[in-house]
Amino acid sequence: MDPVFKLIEEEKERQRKGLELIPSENYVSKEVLSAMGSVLTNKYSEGYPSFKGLEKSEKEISEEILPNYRYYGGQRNVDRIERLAISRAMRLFHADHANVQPHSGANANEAVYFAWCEPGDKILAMNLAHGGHLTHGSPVTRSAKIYNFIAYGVTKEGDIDYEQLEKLALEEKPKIILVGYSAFMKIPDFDRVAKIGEKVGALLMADMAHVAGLIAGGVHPNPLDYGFHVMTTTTHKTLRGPRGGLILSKGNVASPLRKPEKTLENIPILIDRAVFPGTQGGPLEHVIAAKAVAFGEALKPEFREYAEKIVENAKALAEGLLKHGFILQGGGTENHLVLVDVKQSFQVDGKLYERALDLVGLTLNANALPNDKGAAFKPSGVRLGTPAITTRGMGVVEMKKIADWMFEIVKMCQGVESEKDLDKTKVEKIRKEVEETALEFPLPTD
Ligand code: DSN
Repeated sequence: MDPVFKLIEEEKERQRKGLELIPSENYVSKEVLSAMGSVLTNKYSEGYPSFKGLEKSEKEISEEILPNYRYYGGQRNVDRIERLAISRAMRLFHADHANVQPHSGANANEAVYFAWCEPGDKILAMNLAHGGHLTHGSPVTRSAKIYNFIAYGVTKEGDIDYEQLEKLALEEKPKIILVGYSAFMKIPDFDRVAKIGEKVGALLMADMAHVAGLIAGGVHPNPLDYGFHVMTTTTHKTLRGPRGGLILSKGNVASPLRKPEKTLENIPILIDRAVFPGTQGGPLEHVIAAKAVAFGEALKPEFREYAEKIVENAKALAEGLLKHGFILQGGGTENHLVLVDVKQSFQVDGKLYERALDLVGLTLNANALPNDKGAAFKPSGVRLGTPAITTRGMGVVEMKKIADWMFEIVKMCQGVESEKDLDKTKVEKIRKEVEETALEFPLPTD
């Protein structure tokens, strides 16, 4: 047997026996997994299906064969699958158009910059060190070498520094104002940012990768309902689909073969051309099929309950941690994510704590806090969240258990240099407790 398959089995066991607390991870359904592992991976489909009639019923969309804008033959099934994915994404996020082809969130963001900006143009986005994302202007990225990123940050209270954002927008007149974060636990005031954007004529872009599932489930506002022009997201986080990207937009939808003028109304067409042929080649139609299945799941009423539970669990987890004396960035959470200042709370390094928790099967990631002296290599905090454990069916009782285990481990880490120095008997006792709890809640694919 190819050792790859043995390692996949081992990974299944790791996922079963541990608790996944990384806030950007989740467990897909059997149906999503099966669409992703299908023969659609064999097909080349550069280009796009027709964008006509996407408001029709699912039955009609899945039966209708229309002329397309593809560069290869044999597209009759792929076209209908991609059209179902597009139409479901549009309904889910109240968008005029959806491009389901980005291979990842990073590709989605890069395509939007490429669609709207010229080299050297200014983009106003959150500082990575304050909770932003690498693709929002970190100097190590390709985008940062092409465009001129200007950074806003968060206040002492952990909210967006709206005053700084407005001041920078008025001074710099950016082409894009970008809202959306990977280590942020508050709900952005989209209305306030939209008004700032209108004053300077910027494209309003929201990267909702972390909270897309909460938006789909109706427990987080949707930036497209507040005048934003574009929303990008990954499909694998709270949205619980396959690993991939998605771009939703408002505006005119037309043939991507037409070379459009650069106007806000033409954003959907500009984005289609920026994804293909601008920045990507052949779409991953097996992943697009899995996206379609996941969007179908997210349109069901059960997904609403799931989204509500994610937030309820995150608040319970934050509460449990606060009771044990952990200091939380922003004082708690309004979404799925909690950022803990381990250094300030217990004088323990974030990376050591991440490794110690790994030993007992609690998986999260060390994370820098705003103005962190340790920065990326020796961060003071850890970031955790509830999307994956909520998918397993866990509730507030389990959140309390997790907070208790985290407290036991942080005490053991005090004054210790490496996770190898921890008391092995105590570690093994907690590991068994974590495993017992985890096994009570099977994965959707079990
Ligand atoms: N890597 C993702 C996260 O964990 O937030 C963002 O791309």
